[in-house]
Amino acid sequence: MSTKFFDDIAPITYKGADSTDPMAFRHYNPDEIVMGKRMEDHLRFAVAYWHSFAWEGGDPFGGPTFERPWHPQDDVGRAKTKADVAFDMFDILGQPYFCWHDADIRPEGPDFATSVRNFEEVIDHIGAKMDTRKIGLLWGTANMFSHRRWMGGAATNPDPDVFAYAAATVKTCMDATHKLGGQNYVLWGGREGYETLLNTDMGAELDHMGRFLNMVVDYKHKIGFQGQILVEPKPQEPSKHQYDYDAATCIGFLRKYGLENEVKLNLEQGHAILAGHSFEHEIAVATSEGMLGSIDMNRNDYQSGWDTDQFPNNVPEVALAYYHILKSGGLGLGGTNFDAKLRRQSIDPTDLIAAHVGGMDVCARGLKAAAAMIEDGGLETALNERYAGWDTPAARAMLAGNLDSTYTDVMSGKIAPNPRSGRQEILENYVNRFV
Ligand code: XLS
Ligand code: NI
Ligand code: NI
Repeated sequence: MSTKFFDDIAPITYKGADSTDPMAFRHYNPDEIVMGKRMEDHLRFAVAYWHSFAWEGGDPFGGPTFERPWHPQDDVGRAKTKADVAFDMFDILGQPYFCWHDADIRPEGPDFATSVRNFEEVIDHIGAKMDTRKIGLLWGTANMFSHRRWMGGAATNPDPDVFAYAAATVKTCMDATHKLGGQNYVLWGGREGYETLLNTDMGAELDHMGRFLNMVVDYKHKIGFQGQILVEPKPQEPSKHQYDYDAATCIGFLRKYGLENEVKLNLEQGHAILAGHSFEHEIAVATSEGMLGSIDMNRNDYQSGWDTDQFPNNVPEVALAYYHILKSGGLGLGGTNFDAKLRRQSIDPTDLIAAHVGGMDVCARGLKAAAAMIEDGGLETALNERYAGWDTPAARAMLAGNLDSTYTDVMSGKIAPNPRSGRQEILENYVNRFV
């Protein structure tokens, strides 16, 4: 039964690129086949419970702007109302997945045991709703950054009691993710980092974080969870320095602690920007190592310099991201999560639906453009031409050789570099034909 929160908004349908209906998909057509696969199965969209239903519209200068029937969020009954509204939105959007933190779906209790009881009660309520629909959990995660106990970190906290609390918290969140058939479990280390080295033993903190992640992996195998364990890189905010700075830093960390075959990455567009990278850079780093797990497709404002978590709205950027994803074989068990929130003036229920409709459409359009570029093959051909020199037996022998044998060939004049154009503008013009 519908909660009436979204009143008269009907399920969103695909009406084609010529449609002027703001509440219709113009590009997202779940059953359309793109490179031999349904669009829905490529994109695997997920709604983020936290931004859409738990965030109340506050900012550092002012309190909540949203007034929702499930506020204040300190009661299990209202948490169930929030879930009912969330599922109403899932029914309207028809996206295949959603994601949560424990703190989004249950009220915090006065002690750990009460919080867990609250959590389990709402998880069962959500599970019952999932049973009657075609919707899955893309990932679950623990919020170990909002409550004051986490202010000095979770697994990297100087206090072992906080490490213990974090371990117990993640256990409950992995259990719930497993129970709901989740496809992934994510760890984003919002406060796994530091404010000042004056009070921080970085080596010890990194060792604790490595040990913690090994415990997570052991527990995954113990309970038979078949999903992926993912870490989400972000360079800063809320910590001044975060240990999971970017994809390359995370991969180095995972190798150091023997986790490279067990843990992959959940990459977020906005975090790539904060780290001074493009999103496709982060994706290419991960796919070159076979470690792309999933994506959070929310952008930052390029002027403001913090994590503004806006819905995607830039087709050329999105297209290049999906280009690299498709080239590496797709998202697999991962998906496209909208870790995105409304602007705080967007207070109407319609805004929430429209934001997701627009985000899904931008991604669908980007996916189609990416697929068209792959099918046309122009970028691949140009890349192969650029690296063709490495196909020769002489070049392969050089890689297997050493400095002095190579020196001899260069000294004799047998090898002489002949600079060739990188053709960047030509390639950019090529991409513009598709986006
Ligand atoms: C915050 C992160 C967070 C994770 C989940 O910047 O993106 O939302 O995705 O904890
Ligand atoms: Ni983020
Ligand atoms: Ni995120």
